[in-house]
Amino acid sequence: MITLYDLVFQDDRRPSPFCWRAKFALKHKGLSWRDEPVGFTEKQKIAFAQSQLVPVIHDGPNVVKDSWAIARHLDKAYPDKPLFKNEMALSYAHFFAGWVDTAVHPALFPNIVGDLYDRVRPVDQPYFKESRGKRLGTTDFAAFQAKGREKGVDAFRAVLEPARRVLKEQLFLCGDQPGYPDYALGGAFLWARVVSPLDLLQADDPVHGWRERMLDLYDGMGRKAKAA
Ligand SMILES: N[C@@H](CCC(=O)N[C@@H](CS)C(=O)NCC(=O)O)C(=O)O
Repeated sequence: MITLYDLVFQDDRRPSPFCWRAKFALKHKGLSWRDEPVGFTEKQKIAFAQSQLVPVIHDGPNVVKDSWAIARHLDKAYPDKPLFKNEMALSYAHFFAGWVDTAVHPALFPNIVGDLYDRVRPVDQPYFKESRGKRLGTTDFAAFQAKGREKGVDAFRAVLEPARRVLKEQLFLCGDQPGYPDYALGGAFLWARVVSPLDLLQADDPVHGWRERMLDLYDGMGRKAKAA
């Protein structure tokens, strides 16, 4: 049985966008797993993987850290229902995941950082305050978020334009069926949904309809997750 180490917030919330990628990848392949929650200050649980970050999976003799490495591992270990059917699919997914990491997440973060902080487990809040405070240059996350939202929601929507153009024409970023690029962007939206009530998308945005489809996937895995 695969064990997935997944970041946990208050009330068993699971916000990590990278862990969501791993969960979607496991579902895509029809694999089941055992879930092990890890708080920010429980890194000893993943020390065996020499990692400070989740997701990590333990799969028989294999220990794999990093969401992209996990996706590659799953395709090698379980060739059925491939995540990457050929080199071109692999390259599109790799590029797409990198775009989400470097453009979508940074555009989203200032809009939700206050809500994130409010939902971190109290025991982990000092760690979050210190680590994210250093990154942002302030520990007043509520004020940073309020300022961020002045232009942040429009900026976030603008960043989504390449995905929007694709989703105007097809159901998923990968065509009629979802694939890894859908999971990468879907993870970003779940990150936001689990911690923040902020309305990120307009109802007539093609990305909005796609997000609804993503929430319904795999027996409503995303929709059923505890949201803000
Ligand atoms: N490149 C890594 C990034 C993983 C990552 O940043 N995980 C975050 C949660 S979303 C984490 O574990 N943070 C722990 C911390 O900041 O201490 C991946 O794709 O898995």
